[in-house]
Amino acid sequence: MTLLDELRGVVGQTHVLVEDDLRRSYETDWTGRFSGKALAVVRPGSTEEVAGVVRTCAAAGVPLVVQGGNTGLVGGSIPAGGEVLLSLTRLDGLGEIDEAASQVTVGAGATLAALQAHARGKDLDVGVDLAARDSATIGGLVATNAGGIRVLRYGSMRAQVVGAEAVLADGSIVSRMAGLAKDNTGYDLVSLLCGSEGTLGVLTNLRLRLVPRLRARCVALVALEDTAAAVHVLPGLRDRLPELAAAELFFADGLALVRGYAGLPAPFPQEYPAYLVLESAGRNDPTDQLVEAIAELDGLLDATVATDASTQRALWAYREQHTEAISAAGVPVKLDVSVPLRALAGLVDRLPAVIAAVVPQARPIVFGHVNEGNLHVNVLGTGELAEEVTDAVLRLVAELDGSISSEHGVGRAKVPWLGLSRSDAEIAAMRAIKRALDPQGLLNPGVLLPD
Ligand code: 2HG
Ligand code: ZN
Repeated sequence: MTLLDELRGVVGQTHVLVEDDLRRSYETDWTGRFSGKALAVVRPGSTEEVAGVVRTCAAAGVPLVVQGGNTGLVGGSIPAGGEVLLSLTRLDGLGEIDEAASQVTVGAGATLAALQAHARGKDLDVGVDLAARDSATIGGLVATNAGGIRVLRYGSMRAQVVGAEAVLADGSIVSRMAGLAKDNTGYDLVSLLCGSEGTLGVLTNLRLRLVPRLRARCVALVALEDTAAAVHVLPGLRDRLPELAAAELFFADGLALVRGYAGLPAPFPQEYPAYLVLESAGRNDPTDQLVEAIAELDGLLDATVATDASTQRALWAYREQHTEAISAAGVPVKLDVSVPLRALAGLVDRLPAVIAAVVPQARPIVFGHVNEGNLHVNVLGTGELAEEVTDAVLRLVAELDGSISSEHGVGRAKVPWLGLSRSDAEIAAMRAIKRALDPQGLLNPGVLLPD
């Protein structure tokens, strides 16, 4: 029996996709920058089927690439060539909400938007939110420890995870799904799997904490002089606004691109250099508090406040449409970095010259999650010099004590630069863990760790 026949025996004939046109949408990432051919796309419908697929591939010595909604931005779920691509989107079950614990069990392939709708039905919500919510899957968000726009309030994905079930490289299933608030029985395997980018196990089910649904919201768009001004106002905003849920930074060039792409009106009669989207959310209307806090901001150039849902969505669109607007303008080099807040303004100031020294006509568009010092450095027009631009930016970030990947992960895109953020001893420890759990190197080879 061939490997494909065996896989058909595990998941059923219709869930092994071998024809080019059926595989295609799985084989290229969202930005169009990464693509590779899979031996087949296999779509298991249960944890047992995932285990069967992993065992079958292990016996044949064929590696696997794990994929959720294919919204990743670092090529981590795209084959290098010849792997079996394990698509988890059929594992989309949404368990009953446990209201006593404010927790839910959810399949790895459920989308964030589906889980949000499910939780909101019980007046609860998911602590993580991001623009790719309609396609991004919970398994992918956990595997990459995704961040998003509410990290300021609720932390990244790891902070939402209270349990996980996963298939390891030998086909065994580990399951810690009780959602215990206290559990000190040794190594935290669940946390280890979180952010491991599919290299240590295949997440199949997750147990997540939920947060209260905060119906009363107020969104503001604030115009400022520059990044330094945005960083300067943060402590006051955090202090005055315990209900602050988001603080997102973008600049005049990004706003112009977004407006052109999405046909949006100007937010203010005149253009300003830098903008912050602020959101406060609570049980009671946070508008007065937010308006008062904004009125006292040092260096405030202009502000507009939205209290109804559609105007709030319109203000958020200026920020959330950045990714799509940039991709519509070309295939960008996407870098996702963080530096200590004290270094953020220096990074933003130095980026244009550092990039121009490599490609004078390149067009950087920068935006991000200011409270975490997390900047999305997107560079259009790098031509053949994508790697050189990446190298220059990531070296600058390392010089500023930053991280080369703040929330998107290392994937395939940043493997050569891992040593800028991790010491030799750390990389050796990570390799030892990888070898112990996946001695054949079957799971996501070429992702995260250098060969
Ligand atoms: C966001 O914050 C995402 O919107 C995507 O992390 C960032 O497109 C990007 O570079
Ligand atoms: Zn982001």
